[in-house]
Amino acid sequence: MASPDILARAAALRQEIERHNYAYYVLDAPTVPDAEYDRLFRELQALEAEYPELATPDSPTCRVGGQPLDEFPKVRHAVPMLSIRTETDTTAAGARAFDARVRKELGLASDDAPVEYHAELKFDGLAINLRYEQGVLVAAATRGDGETGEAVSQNVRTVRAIPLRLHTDTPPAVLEVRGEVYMRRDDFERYNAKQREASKPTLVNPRNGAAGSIRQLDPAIAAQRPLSFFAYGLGEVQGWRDAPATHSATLDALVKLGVPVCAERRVCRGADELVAFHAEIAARRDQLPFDIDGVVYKVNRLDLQRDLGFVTREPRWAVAHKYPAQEELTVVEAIEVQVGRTGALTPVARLVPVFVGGVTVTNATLHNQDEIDRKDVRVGDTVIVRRAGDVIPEVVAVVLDRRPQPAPPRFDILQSHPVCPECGSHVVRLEGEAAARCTGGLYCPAQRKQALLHFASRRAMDIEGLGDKLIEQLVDRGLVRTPADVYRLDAETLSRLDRMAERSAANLLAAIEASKSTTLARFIFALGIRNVGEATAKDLARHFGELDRLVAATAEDLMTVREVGPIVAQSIVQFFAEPHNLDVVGRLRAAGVHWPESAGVQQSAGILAGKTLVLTGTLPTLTREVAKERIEAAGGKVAGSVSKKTDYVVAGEDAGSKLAKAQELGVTILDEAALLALLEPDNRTQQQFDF
Ligand code: D41
Repeated sequence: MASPDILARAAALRQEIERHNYAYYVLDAPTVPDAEYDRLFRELQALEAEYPELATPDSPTCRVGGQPLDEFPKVRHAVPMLSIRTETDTTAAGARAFDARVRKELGLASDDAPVEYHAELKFDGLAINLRYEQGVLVAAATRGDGETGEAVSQNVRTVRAIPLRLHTDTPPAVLEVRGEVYMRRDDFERYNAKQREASKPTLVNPRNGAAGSIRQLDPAIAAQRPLSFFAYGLGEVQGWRDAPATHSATLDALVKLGVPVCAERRVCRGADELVAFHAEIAARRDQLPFDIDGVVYKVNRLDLQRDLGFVTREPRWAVAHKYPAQEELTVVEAIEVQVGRTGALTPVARLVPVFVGGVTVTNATLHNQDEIDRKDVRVGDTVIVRRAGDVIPEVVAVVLDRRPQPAPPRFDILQSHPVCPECGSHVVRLEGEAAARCTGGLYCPAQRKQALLHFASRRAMDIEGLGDKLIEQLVDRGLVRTPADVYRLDAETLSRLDRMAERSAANLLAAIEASKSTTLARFIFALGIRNVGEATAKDLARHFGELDRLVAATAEDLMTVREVGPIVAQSIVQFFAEPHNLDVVGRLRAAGVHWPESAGVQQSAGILAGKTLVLTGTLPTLTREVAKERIEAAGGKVAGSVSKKTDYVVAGEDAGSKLAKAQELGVTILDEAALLALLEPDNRTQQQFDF
């Protein structure tokens, strides 16, 4: 049996977790880091597992989903869920026509006061009824045909924005909250990106994301979908003391009960203010974090709503005023390819122009080959194009019924674009990568600015003063096309650039000159080979010693280098297989870029091969990292603690317990000088080792 202490702890955990849910999902203001939230959640789960009698229907652990269903039970709504009349006239006249009808029905004369309305957003999701009894969420149902819906309680519980218990000590006996389950655009994009990465199916759009998730028979799947909720009205209500008298006050009351209500809403007097709301929201539609397909106007006073009543399931007191659709049908005229700054080839559908989401769209991204395969988009296809928010228009699906016959061939990016449309270098698709890429990193105009910026960066060639603004100018004026051109710049050319004083031109030329004397590791890193970061560049430099040996290396050779796997090896081989890149490398060397070359590991390694060293204390000149790199370059291993297997302990100032341990075990102890003597038996200069 759970003791009173345990009961109290479980209750406290539930309250705290729900408070964090509310802060995160409703207020959009997280109160604790995810890790802390997870800890609380797991503690509660553990308690409930140990004491099953603790489990309650309003426990946040119930949100994660139960058993899959065969089908959803049907439920009859206590109060029918009406539908909403749509004003098809999307101009201001739509709002005026609604106001005129309401005034007429209410028998108002033209000199009577304006009617008070509530203007709100029309969320594009799935309408849901939430039933709270004594303040606890007991059931949730879809709208269905308005009379009968589907019981989707398990799935709705997974929506963290929906309170499992109302925030009040005096709840109404029954309170049905109606609203829309929806998916935020950022959540939708993030979810799809994750799915794409894992080669799993993506959601077509946020609305289908929301509706499809709630209709999932397996609540575990619904639990993984990032859903949200906004309330817009009520169903059955029993025993609500001080029930509000207007729609706006009802929504305010729901906010106080912990139910999410969208803040983009306003009480309007008369048609003009409705028109203003419609226009204002239209202008900000793209910036909203979720899709809307219009705005909704409602007569604010509930008594007037009752007077107005409804016709054929549509209240006379409400209307939806639509915006242009965010999805339309059009035809793919061609599939072309754009080369991005990193060399990724993005397929783009050229479309028969179509008006979507308020603009005319002529192109839509197809992301990559996997996406084309998944959606099976072909030239000539009729497709659904979506443009929502500020994101680039996208082809969301093909209307297969309308595919021309005989069917056009599948689109294959490598087949249609064996070479880069920008520079003619080879196009490859690396294992495990979604994108096909141009291999002409140093040469390709699309990648020029990015390549130059990387080339000049501090950890690469370290050309101070050669930043993005300057590169922008140099490339745009055709003065620099590849990194090799940087070494041909002169004071005269630089002086013609914007904001280039004589002094800064001289400084830049000095920096360019100084960069010629570099290290092999920096040079390799500067080339911007895909998947070759600074650490890998150092490993490669150390291993091969000379650039020509690296250029000549096969994938097998490369994979003998520490930390170099098949993907990195493949990137390197492909980079040097591209003649354009070799040409630039040759021109860089011809321009005077040089570095000390060594024989590489074949001859210089092995001094410490198979030896394990431990570093302790502060060495007089070497940092810990450099000492480690040097030891590793000589084939040794650096371990964290001293044991019988330790060959040497390198001790510096303030060496502590490791030194004592070494003495105890009789391990050979070296100081820095002794280590260096080991590493440099023939007194090679430090420079040669300074990778
Ligand atoms: O945001 C919405 N999708 C929304 C839907 C809204 N803001 N208000 C709505 N109001 C109603 C009435 C007037 C019938 C209470 C609605 C809907 N109905 C509705 N949604 C789906 C069917 C009906």
